[in-house]
Amino acid sequence: MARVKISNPYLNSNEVDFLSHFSITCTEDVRKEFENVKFVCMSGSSMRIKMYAETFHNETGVDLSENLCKTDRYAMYKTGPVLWINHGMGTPSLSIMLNELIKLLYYAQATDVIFIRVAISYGVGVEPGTVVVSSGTLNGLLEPIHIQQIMGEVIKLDAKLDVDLCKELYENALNLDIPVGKGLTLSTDDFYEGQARLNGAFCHYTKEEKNEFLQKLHSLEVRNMEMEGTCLAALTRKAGIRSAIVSATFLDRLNEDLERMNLSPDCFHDFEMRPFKVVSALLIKKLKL
Ligand code: R2B
Repeated sequence: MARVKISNPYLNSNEVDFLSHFSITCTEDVRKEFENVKFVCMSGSSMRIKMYAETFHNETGVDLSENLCKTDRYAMYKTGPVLWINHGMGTPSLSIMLNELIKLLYYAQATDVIFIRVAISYGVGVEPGTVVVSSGTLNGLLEPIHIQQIMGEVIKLDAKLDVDLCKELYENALNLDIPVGKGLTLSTDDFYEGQARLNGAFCHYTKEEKNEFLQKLHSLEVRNMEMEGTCLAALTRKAGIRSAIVSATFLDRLNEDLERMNLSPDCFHDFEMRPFKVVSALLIKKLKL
């Protein structure tokens, strides 16, 4: 059985740790509450993660907790061995959430935990609505690396996802009535220029350069882009946690001149439920629900 790993000698001297962005004090009760966690499903938005947790509860009959985060930074729900938590947009927000969640699961002595980002993203050469199971992640420099800036230095961490988990998610998804693809996920620190959009407040390149860049991404086997993948992959690897990313793609950046989404609310909802369906099918199978 694999325990969640942390690597910080200074934590040992803390009597009782306090997870300030969750407002959770890590007393013995934390073990009772979180020791059985086997899956953590995460998404950017607090509304979406609540909807996923409620849908899982309605479909499986497993009890749904109240919101376990006592601050307005994040929202966290529990359905038996599955935690549902949002992480906000981008690496800084995700990284704060992951640091506290990894400590929480470490104190709880949870074992064999799997983290899955149930995500929204933008496609590269896939039909809008396709669910992309990430085979790996690239940062904005097109390297499979998560970059941290620590005390004036650049620290590079391997940002590989769990290959077997990705394969299992992809093969399971093929049995569902949902368009599915796999490929690399570009993870940027900026939504507009970072993802070569033409509709930000600033634009450092021409439309032709944007098109060339998107074609380059496609030839590198990038199939979608978002803003959290490398950080998730790198920090979970450090903690000995297997992780994967399953994303809805809202438009195909190769085919759209418009950089903004133009989906009806029903279509948006259908698309954002698709990665949830892929992930919940795997959870139901693995947990024998
Ligand atoms: C996808 O959507 C958000 C930006 O709109 C960001 O969190 C991401 O990765």
